[in-house]
Amino acid sequence: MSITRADLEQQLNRLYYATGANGFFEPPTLKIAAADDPLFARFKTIIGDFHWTPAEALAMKFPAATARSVIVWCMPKTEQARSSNRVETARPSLDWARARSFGEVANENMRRQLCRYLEEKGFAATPPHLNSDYRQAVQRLAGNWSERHVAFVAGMGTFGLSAGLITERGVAHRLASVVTDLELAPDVRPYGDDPFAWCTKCGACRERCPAHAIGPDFKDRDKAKCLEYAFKHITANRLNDYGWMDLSLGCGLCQTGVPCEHKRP
Ligand code: B12
Ligand code: SF4
Ligand code: SF4
Repeated sequence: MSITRADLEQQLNRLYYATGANGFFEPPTLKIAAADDPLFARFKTIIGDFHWTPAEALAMKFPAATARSVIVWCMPKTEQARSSNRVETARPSLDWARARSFGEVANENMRRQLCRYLEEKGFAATPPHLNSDYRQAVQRLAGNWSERHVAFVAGMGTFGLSAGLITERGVAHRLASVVTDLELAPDVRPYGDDPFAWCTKCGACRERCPAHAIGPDFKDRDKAKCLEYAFKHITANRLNDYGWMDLSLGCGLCQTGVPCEHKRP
């Protein structure tokens, strides 16, 4: 029995409530990429040869399966998380940090449970981000599976000056994806292959960044500065500032109080 896009949307919505993701995010938007989209092979050069193609990612768990589709979803952060972060100038608000630390646990469970659903219906499925090495991704500032690049292929949005993915529902969100052998019609990319089409280069994110990690052009973003700021000025103080919060903390100030926060500018 096959599974339609409508079935997947219904299943994702169920998972959104069942995992508690609804406490941190607005409901998911679903997009589909073809697993053999030529952009995936190009990421071996654009990102690095360590970046997996959908076929490589699926073969790690199902060596005999053929990767056909990549299911991608985007969940904007709640108004509470966004508005509280808007007034911050040096570190994330507690609600933003909760969405990063505990909202992502829900998002991880959504990935796992969607795979379980597909497998029980007879399809191979895997969540590549959960099979990759997060520590290595942070050290190298690029992982084996970049959710933003994958979402770009699926037509979800394009990169901003801050490097956030600007979608129809803005840049303040979290992403996820699952590779499967289920055949689904891919979404069209309204922006073609232009990675920066939807950014106006207004510079508001640059002004918001306390680490001076965002420059006037896309190539000027300094990922190491962003990471260093998180370690030295946020994570180091986390027990004082947040008490019980014990997970990694990036400020995300470049994603709030900006024209692309909750819409495509
Ligand atoms: C490592 C990591 C970090 C590191 C380094 C981030 C980095 N590389 O930019 C640190 C710890 C600093 C970090 C910080 C944050 N992160 Co982070 N992080 C990741 C992680 C695990 C991997 C990122 C990765 O591999 N990127 C790949 C590299 C190559 O990307 P890049 O350098 O930005 O790519 C540029 C070029 O490739 C360029 N490009 C050049 N030529 C071309 C050509 C084409 C065709 C294309 C498509 C692109 C392209 O486009 C990009 C933009 O300049 C992902 C989860 C995941 N598995 O994807 C989350 C992720 C990227 N993080 C996320 C978030 C939300 C954050 C924070 C806001 C923190 C927070 N707590 O909320 C900050 C934001 C920093 C910023 N300015 O974007 C979200 C981003 C969602 C979004 N809104 O865009 C992700 C996707 C997690 C998720 N599940 O949603 N993160
Ligand atoms: S704030 Fe302006 S420059 Fe920065 S990503 Fe959004 S649209 Fe682009
Ligand atoms: S997450 Fe914070 S430090 Fe990193 S680029 Fe955005 S505003 Fe700057």
